[in-house]
Amino acid sequence: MNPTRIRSVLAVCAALAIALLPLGSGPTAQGKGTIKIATQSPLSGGQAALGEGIKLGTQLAIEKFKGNLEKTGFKVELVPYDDQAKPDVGVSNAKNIIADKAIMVVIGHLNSGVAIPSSEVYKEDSLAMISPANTNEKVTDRGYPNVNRVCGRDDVQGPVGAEFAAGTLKTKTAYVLHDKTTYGQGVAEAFKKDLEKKGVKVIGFEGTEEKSNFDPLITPLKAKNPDLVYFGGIYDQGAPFFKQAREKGVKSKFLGPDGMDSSDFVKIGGKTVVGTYYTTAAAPASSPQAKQFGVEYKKKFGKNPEPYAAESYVATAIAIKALEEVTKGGKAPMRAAVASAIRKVKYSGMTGAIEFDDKGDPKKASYYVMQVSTDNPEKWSENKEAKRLAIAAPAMKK
Ligand code: ABU
Repeated sequence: MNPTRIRSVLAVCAALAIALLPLGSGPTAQGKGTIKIATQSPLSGGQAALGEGIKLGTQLAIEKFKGNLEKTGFKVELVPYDDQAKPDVGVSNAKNIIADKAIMVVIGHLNSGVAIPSSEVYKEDSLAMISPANTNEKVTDRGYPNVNRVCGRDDVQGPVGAEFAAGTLKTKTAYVLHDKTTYGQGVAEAFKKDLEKKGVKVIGFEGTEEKSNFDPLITPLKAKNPDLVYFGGIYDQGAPFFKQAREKGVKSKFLGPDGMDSSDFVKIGGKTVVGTYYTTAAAPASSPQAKQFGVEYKKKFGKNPEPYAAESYVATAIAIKALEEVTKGGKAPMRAAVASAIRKVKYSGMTGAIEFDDKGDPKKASYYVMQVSTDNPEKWSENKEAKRLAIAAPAMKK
């Protein structure tokens, strides 16, 4: 080959090599660079207690498990985003997240109504999301290869609550409220449907976006004197509702889903909400590993982990295992490869064994029925466990 021909072949090869490099400032094989792990959760507003736990649980796991990636030459960095529990903010953050080519996985969200539209954006570039806390079934029922969760689902959580209400509490009449969100309304409907199947009379079913004055809801509810009141939503709305209901003389038992599972529930509701039952898909801090996590978390951040902080730690550990797999030999990670490796991880740790099914649900998830035992927020992890169940994820809906 003559020198001119050799030079043009080399020029074509160089152009091809540049074209095949990942875009932007993402990790590269030569420079290794930085692998970023993003969180999306509410870091401001009324649900920030749970949202901050997602960020801090992720931070702790990155610090604990980044060693092997760093030995390979990559830096690992946390980039927290505040979705404010608002779908439009989550989507706008998601657009910035996919534009940052160094971000290889998102740990989040707290709110299913934010996770669902945000993950439509992640999907555009095969960016993996592992949710520690989203329980609405649509999160995984879309069958996206990049979307996973490490917790249970509301089409199981609702019936777990219904079984407890009908079987253990011997409820004959129930009044069901919800916050009109994808999550709150979804779990309330799943609860109501199963409750009615069990022969319990649902004498009220209503949605509300009210956050402070619940008088107009409480007056008709009190007149009906139900055995049980259920609130499908999050603690920042559920706790003031239950508090006002008790103060106005409602005698019914109170039950809610995992949105009530936060120490802020008693910070807001005080003594009036002691005795409230709630179902949750967040592992209570009773196992030795969870207790150890609590000790490490408190040492680092000066506070107890909120529910779903442990699940965020587990989700991050799974992400890092997948990142180790795809960067073997110092290879630069690509988003689609990371997403596919995450789906194959078999994890065993603090919240039990996790293996994803074909739609990104854990093949088996744990559900708990808890009862608030004290008005001391510091002692939220000491709430009484009334029931624990391990239940297989429902199959993909056709
Ligand atoms: N599962 C608790 C957080 C609420 C949600 O999934 O939207």
